[in-house]
Formats: sequence, C-alpha cells, structure tokens
Amino acid sequence: MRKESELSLKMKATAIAPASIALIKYWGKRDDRLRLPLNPSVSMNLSACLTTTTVEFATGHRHDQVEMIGEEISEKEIARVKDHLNWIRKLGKSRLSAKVVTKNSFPKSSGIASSASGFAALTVAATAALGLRLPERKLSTMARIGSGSACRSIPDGFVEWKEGNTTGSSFAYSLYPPDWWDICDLLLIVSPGGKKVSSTAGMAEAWTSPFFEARLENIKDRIKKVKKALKQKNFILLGETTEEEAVNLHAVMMTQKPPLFYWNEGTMEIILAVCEWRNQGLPVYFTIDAGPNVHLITEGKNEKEVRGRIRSLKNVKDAIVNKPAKGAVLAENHLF
Ligand code: 2P0
Repeated sequence: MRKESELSLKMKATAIAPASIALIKYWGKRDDRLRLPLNPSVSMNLSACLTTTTVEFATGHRHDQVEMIGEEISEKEIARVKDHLNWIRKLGKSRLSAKVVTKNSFPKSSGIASSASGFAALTVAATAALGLRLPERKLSTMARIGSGSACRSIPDGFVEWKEGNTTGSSFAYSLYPPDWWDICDLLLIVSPGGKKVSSTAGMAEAWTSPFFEARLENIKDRIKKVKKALKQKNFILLGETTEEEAVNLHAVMMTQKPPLFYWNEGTMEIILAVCEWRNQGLPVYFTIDAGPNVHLITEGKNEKEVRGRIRSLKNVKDAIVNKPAKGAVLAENHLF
C-alpha cells in the first residue's frame, strides 16, 4: 500500500461550536500539559457566541496554515493551534499538513474567550477531516487538551466537566438539553479589546491566594446546589449560587500574587444595578469571567424587562442575547 504522502489527498471538514458561560468556574489545574482541572465545573452553551472552523488536510499543504477571518491571530495562538493539530494527527496516524480557517460570530471586543469555542470547533473539524469517528466523550477529552473550557463546548445545553485525574476521566457531558429550561444570558459589554492577563497565565497563580484552598473546599457544595437548581428548575437557587460563585472566583483572583483586577467601573455599575433591581422584585443575577464584561442570568419570561432596564446603564456599550445552545456540530458549508 502507498503511504498517504504519495497519494494526492484532500480531506476537509467544518464544525461549529459555542462558547459557554460557566455557572461554576474552572480556575486552576492539577496538570498543565494535559489541562486537568482542580475542580469540576458547570456551564451553559451560548447560542449567539459561535466559532466556525474549516480544516483541510492535503498533500498540497507544505506546512500548517492558520487564518482567522476578520481578526488578527498572534504567533502564540497559531503555535497553540499547531500543537493541537499534532495531537490529532498522532491519533489519526497522519503526517499531512493542514489549512485551518476560522471565524467567530461574536466581536473580539465582546471579551468572550474564544478558546473554548475555538478548540472545540477545531477538534471536531480536524478529527472528522481525518476520517476519525470519535464518541462525544473522546472529542471532549481531546478538546480539553487544546483549552480546558473547550471540553464543555462539545456536549449539548447545560454541561458538567468532571475533573477526573487522568486524561480519559476528565471530560464534559450534557446534564440537560438546551430546551430543558428557558434561561437567558445577556452579555453586557463594558470594555472593548482583549484582556491583559490570559486565563491560562492567571490561573497558574491561583494557588498564591490565601482563599484558594477554601474555594476548592466549598465549591463541592456549590456544584451540588447548581445541579439541584437545574434539576428542579429552581431559578432563585441557580441565581444565588451562580452569583456567589462568581464573587468567590474574583476574590481569589484579586488576592493572587500578583493580583488580578478584571473589574472596572462599568462592571461595578452593573453589579450594583442588579442588586437594586432584585430588591425591587426582578429575578436577575450576574456572573463574570476573566474580564470586566458581565453576564446577566434571567428567565426567558423576564428578558424583556431586564433588556429595558439595561438602557439606563451608562457604561454598557453593547448587549449580546444568548439562550442555551447545543454543543459542537459538523456543518456542510466550508469557509474555503
Ligand atoms: C470558566 N474560565 O470556567 C472560567 C471562568 C475563565 C474564568 O475557563 O488554560 O481559557 O486554555 O485551559 O479554558 C478560562 O480557561 O484556560 C476559563 P486554558 P481556559 O469558563
């Protein structure tokens, strides 16, 4: 049999994957290379924050090429994509170089970490292009090696990432499908541009916070509460636990060495407004990832009221409305 390098081969696939909002956050690794987390996390896939990626392996490509439509991509990011392609080539026993083209549905200014949707879409497209037919669990573990949170963008809807202690046991699975509960995530943009300290770099110093050990201890209780809230569709329990978790995460970030202050005045304006709206009887809660922008969590029936109130906030530049979404899927339309 001739080797693949001697044949004229072209193998192409496209995938779409969502970013997510973590209700229980991932912050800290037990293994940096394999991206094994120190705690389990729970998230909801976001319907309006999608990455589409086309991967083509071909004998005609002399080396890996990576392009992002409408955005700059740094050398460091390209190197990370190539590393991930190497893992996938090893799995598929291939030596072919790849062309990768990717685009996000959400603006870079939204501050959403595109590594989750990006590495989930890359994993699904690249494995399919090589003809690998992998079960969801394996796709999730592969995506995790690219970026931890990417493993949560593979399954549908509301998702739990089991921390595990080996590569095979650290994967995400669907707790409930997207139509389980009409939850709305309103992503409020207060600050354009990328963040100064990446999540990868920031979480490497999590252990320097005197509160980190306590966080890992009481996160178990919060995981139970969030899962119970999802099961019972208990919105108050979901909101209170999600908000408590976000503040706990940022208390750790702010007390790391060096400290990470992701919040700005716009973040604080929203936090105080949400507390006030709740005092007035409107069930809405906030959560915040590694940046200043704020996600408001409410039920679909209150979305209109919350959207109306957002207009009074002077620091909000844009709002992206998300519903629970399915996980990564293959798509027919290639980007090239
Ligand atoms: C989360 N974050 O659970 C939390 C909330 C940031 C704050 O997952 O180093 O970009 O690539 O595994 O996946 C960001 O972590 O980090 C993250 P790497 P990743 O959504």
